[in-house]
Amino acid sequence: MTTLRPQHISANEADYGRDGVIQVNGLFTAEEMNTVRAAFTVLVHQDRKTLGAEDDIDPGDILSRYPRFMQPHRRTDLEVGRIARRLMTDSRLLDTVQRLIGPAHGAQSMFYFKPPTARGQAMHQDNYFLRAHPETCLAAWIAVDDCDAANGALSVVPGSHAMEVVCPEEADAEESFTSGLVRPPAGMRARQTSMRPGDVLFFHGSLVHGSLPNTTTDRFRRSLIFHYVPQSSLEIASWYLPLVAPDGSDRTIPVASGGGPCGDAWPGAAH
Ligand SMILES: O=C(O)CCC(=O)C(=O)O
Repeated sequence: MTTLRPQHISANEADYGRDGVIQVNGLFTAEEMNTVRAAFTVLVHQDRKTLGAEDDIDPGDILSRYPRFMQPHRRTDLEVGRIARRLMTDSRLLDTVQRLIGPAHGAQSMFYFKPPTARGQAMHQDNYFLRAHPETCLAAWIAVDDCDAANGALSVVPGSHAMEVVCPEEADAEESFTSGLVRPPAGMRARQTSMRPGDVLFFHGSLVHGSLPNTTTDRFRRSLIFHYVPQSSLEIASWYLPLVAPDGSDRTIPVASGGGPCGDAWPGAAH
């Protein structure tokens, strides 16, 4: 397993076109992230099925106890759902999103617990799953815990967003809980991020990115992730409908063929 040293990711929105990724530190406060962390952690300890994906993971795998939560913003009957929906449409996020891709709708929320020893997610491109068209999606990846190489923070390949979205090859099941792998384009290298609670990484739907396992014994790497698409999008995979408008109301657009939840889990319980 290769471990990368943390490297600078530009915070300058003007660099988004060149790099396809920017890191905005302190967009949310540490107190806000304490609230997010507590609500999701209480729920996963009480009930990991309602929102949890990957329900066929081997019971010996730590991720079976801490599956990622998908689309919590649709469950406003739950505290985590209200939090996710409120933050998805928070003006601090939407202002940056709008400056990067224009007026946008929310398409997805996810919460990763990534407990100690959990596998990461092999390098991939998000729009392979979202199928937003004619433009791509934008991710806002919010650090809920301190994260770095040791607990499996995200790695990104600046500039890789200029390549086409490609079909994944098979990932390494020892390192990745998802099955697809997209290698960085020739000559481009992954950069290791390092983030504090409340920092946000914004990245393009074609950007190659992923994460390695959490190698610590005691540090969760929780993150709250949103995906946005331009309001002018003509279609998107059905998993992402309805979209969420900035005022919190639902919106529907035509369904694209293919796609699905971000990152295919390995088929069956074997992995
Ligand atoms: O947080 C991770 O480890 C991977 C998340 C990711 O790749 C994504 O949000 O698309």
